[in-house]
Amino acid sequence: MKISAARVIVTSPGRNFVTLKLQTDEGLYGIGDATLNGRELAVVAYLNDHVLPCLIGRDPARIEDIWQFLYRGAYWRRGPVTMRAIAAVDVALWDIKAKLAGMPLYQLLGGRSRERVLVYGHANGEDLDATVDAVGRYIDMGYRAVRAQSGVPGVTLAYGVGRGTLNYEPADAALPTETAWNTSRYLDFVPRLFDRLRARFGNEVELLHDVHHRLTPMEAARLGRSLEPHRLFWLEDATPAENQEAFRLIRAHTTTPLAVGEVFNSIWDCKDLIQGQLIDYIRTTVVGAGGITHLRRIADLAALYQVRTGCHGATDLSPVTMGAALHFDTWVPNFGIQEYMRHTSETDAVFPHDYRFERGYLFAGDSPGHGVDIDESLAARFPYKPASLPIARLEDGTMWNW
Ligand code: GCO
Ligand code: MG
Repeated sequence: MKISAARVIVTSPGRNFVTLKLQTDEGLYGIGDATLNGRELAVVAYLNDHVLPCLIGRDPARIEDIWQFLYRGAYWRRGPVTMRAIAAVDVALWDIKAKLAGMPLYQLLGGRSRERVLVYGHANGEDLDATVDAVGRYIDMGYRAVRAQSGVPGVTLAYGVGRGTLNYEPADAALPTETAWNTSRYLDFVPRLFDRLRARFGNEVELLHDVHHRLTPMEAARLGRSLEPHRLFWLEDATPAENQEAFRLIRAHTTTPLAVGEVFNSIWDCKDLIQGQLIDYIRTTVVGAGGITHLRRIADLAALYQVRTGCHGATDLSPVTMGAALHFDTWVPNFGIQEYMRHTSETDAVFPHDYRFERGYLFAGDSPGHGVDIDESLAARFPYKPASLPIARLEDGTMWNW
């Protein structure tokens, strides 16, 4: 069997997605996601100009060799653009292999380690009351784990709030929207939010929170400590992780579990945090870190240190990534939780899939492959729209982390 054609499909059913379709000379095809939020066309060019011409004529069964070819062969290693392009190829090849075997992808990975995949939803509101109500709505929908993000008095458009409820979508304009950030107000507010949530919903529901890289290490330590009574499932991206030593400081001050890694793109970004036992959950997902082939290496390294997985699953990760991640989650022994931000109905229609949500869990489907397809004629009805992620500034105008 040979790869006979490769095509990148860009579509915007509510938001932009970049999808790779690899075709074989025997009629089978595989689908991979290459979406990089706010930088989509860079990956399209990388695939079209540099990757796809090298794939034609290759044996699609040689997933590992093609991965190594694209990683080592570029000479310029890692980075979000390269690794997303590699992920798209890798996932499309696993899709082909599993279709050929007539098996759902999780079977090829080693089979089922669990019956269902625990997910968390993203509840948000413009203020404390609205956020408490939003968490209640998720619990009513059956969620057992909910991440709470709230507008803070004087900070209304920060990460996680003010851009829709079920389908939270931050990339809102062609050029970046400017938002304002205030750390003191935030640090005063968050413990009050979780006081209210535990008082209202008790301890049964798992609660999570995403700091979205906005604190310094010592501020993050203080927040983690102040949230200990509220028994969070995790505190996410408490400080930017370029300087991984920072997590040693946070760790020394708090037992609140820490999750990091949605912006990581290789095992090298995760290695020190995992080996130093500085985090509890690793957030890298299929599209972010070179596909199933590489994510599985990260998970195996993490398992040695009792670090569990918590794959990123925001709306900018297409249903193709969600499908592939669910097969990975169904297999991976050290699974923790899966993020599940729902896609719009337009997105779901463009990407027919066989995974389903039931009572707080997602279930990978049993059709051969990863179970997600693309309806190309429908996709063509939603042309690409430039959309950027917002930026944040402190009140004096200083650029901050959004
Ligand atoms: C999350 C994330 C996202 C990112 C988004 C950027 O935990 O879900 O932080 O919402 O902001 O994926 O494109
Ligand atoms: Mg996050």
